[in-house]
Amino acid sequence: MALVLHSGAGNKNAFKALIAAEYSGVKVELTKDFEMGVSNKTPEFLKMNPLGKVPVLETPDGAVFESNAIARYVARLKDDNPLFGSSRIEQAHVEQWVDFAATEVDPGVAWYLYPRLGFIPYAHTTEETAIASLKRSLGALNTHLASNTYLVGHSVTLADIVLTCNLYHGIARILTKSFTSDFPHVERYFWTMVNQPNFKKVIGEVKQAESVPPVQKKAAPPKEPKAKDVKKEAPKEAPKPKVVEAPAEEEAPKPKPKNPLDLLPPSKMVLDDWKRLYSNTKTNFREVAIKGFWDMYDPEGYSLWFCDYKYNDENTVSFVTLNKVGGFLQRMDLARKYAFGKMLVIGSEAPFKLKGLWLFRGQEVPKFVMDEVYDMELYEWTKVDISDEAQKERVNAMIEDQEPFEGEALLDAKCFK
Ligand SMILES: N[C@@H](CCC(=O)N[C@@H](CS)C(=O)NCC(=O)O)C(=O)O
Repeated sequence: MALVLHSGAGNKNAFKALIAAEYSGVKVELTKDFEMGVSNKTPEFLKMNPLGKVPVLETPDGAVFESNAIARYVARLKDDNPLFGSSRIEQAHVEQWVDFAATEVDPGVAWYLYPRLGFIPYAHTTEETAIASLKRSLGALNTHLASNTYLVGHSVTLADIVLTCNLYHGIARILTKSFTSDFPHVERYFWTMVNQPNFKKVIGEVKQAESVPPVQKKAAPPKEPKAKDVKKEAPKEAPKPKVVEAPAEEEAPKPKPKNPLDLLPPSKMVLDDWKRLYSNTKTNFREVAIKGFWDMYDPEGYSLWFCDYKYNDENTVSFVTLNKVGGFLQRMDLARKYAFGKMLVIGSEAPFKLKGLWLFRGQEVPKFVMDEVYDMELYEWTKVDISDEAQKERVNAMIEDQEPFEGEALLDAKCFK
């Protein structure tokens, strides 16, 4: 039977238990018809959590509140759960990063975000302090993630779940690209995590905040309709951020705008035909696939691009470099209808070079890809001049994973199709 989790949908604190449940094969369901400010103020609810806050987990042995404790409880339902790490020191590191997420990241996000949502009064100095503290935390995290794919060990742990949910809260609401771009490893980590199937199933599609919410003139009351009945606990000089759920309108799915690439004049090149030819050609690749490519290539409807990673000297660890490319290709998923790509990881020893070839619908690197896939900025993009035979030959070599490539061995070649 499923355990019942009391919370509204879209609550990052509830996500922690739901994601831990996915990794642990445990059934946890959100309570039906939860209404913030009503369901969590009933006498029955207050018996489970006298604070009247969500999430709360009902178990056969009693209720548990505090989202990190709930996530741990859920994870412990699976024996020897790798989410806790696989040695004593790993267990300690998992706890270390869970506490870091709770005490170094969460309060910074709250103190930056909540005054701007009008939940607590705005003060410029408070905001400056919140930003400085967040930057210090993200800087430290960035250093750790420069040589680690996950926070602890070589797979997802509870620490990744808790930290990602806390980062999500900030990145989706207030930490725009211009804030996070100073921390490229944190960005890579965050997008890799939220694209893991077990995260995606719970959180859904994540979009980074495009702007910092403007300061509200007056602190708005929290969302609960019965707010006047709730005792105000916050002292005047240092109000504690009141953690309330996202306003309903922020959670409503946005209507999907039409992709401008669908409005281009029709092309004689059918991208899927090329992808099929590429996948099905097992022998005589040059004669069949490469020749077929140029036969079907439509230079008016499509363009070819070379990309070159700008920070190759950072690619010092092979599996981190490979994961970087893997994450990039996952994030390109939104362009599948309009693109084909090859990414080469070049070199037999570190630092590895990342170079790629992309075929895009239209004459430009599509704007929606530039806007939505943060990795794009990490590469230099150069349009292929197909009247230049040397460039054409480079295209062929990249499509074919030719080795050596420009005199070097390939560590790996990945295809986006
Ligand atoms: N430290 C708690 C925070 C819980 C919390 O602040 N919950 C908010 C929603 S995210 C809430 O229930 N607010 C209602 C209230 O303050 O009355 C946890 O991690 O579970």
